[in-house]
Amino acid sequence: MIFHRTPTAPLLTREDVPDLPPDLVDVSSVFNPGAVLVAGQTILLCRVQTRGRRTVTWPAVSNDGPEFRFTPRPVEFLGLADQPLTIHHNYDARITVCEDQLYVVTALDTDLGCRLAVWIADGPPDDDCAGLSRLQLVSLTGEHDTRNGVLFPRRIGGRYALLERPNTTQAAGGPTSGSGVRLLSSDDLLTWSDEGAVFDGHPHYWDELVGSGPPPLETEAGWLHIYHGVATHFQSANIYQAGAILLDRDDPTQVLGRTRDNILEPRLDWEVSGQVPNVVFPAGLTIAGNPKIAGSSAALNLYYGAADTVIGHATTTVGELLAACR
Ligand code: BMA
Repeated sequence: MIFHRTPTAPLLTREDVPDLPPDLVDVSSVFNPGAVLVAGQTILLCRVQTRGRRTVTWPAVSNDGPEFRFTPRPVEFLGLADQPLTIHHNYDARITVCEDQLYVVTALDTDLGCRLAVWIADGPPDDDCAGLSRLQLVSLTGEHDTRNGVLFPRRIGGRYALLERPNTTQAAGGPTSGSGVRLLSSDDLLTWSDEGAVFDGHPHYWDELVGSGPPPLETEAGWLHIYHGVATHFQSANIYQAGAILLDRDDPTQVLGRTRDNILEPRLDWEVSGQVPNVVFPAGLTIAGNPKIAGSSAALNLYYGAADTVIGHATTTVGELLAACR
């Protein structure tokens, strides 16, 4: 596989999450982390679920690779109270640095379906996580049922750009999902317009349903984008895997290449068994040195949720991924 797990044990498990009485004690799971590298510090925004299946987003930081520590408390989200929606869960944060600001996109499970929320980091400078301890709502991307939103790290043609995956299907008893990723654009991050389809799933193969993973990474060859694909044609369980796609730098609706096979799939015990079996869910990606345009030899760190229970870490290089996008 293109990605190499380092280490082969989970990077973070429920046992690493601190107790914060009264509500956050002996939590059930920690998974699907957004990631960003700021001034040499890797910051994850982890999805933590309590035994009441309530969801919080909790920063974990590292200065030196594998050793992560959780900040004293979960992220504080500001601005949702003004929304005319009943919000049950706020989850799967993806982090983007754009024009020197830290933005986060999360999914909101509401009484009217799923929505995407765009946030800006608004925490104090000394919060040990680059201001991500507090997120201020900027906008919802629309009023349609959608998930897996990621903001591009720069404007394209003068406009902010965001990928999303509208929810158009629902397995029996399962969550809503979808088989097509679309491009949205905005002048001001407040109102978003649909720019069209970007890529679809492949019925019958590994990526029948699809959704964005971490935000795209700019290379000379195009936007390199890791996504998740779901094989739904097995009787026992859906299988969540990772793949990559290459999009045109000026018009990301144009696909230039795509991995034929998955590049990471559930194989280890903690990926095939857990709260939701057979899931690797890529959500965070950092690149050594944080270059504006990623060169082939640059090392990549992928942070992914495994079985909706723990967090895994895997590495590769930009060149290996580009070579696989035939
Ligand atoms: C997707 C999302 C993810 C989750 C995955 C596997 O639909 O809800 O948050 O990790 O399913 O359960």
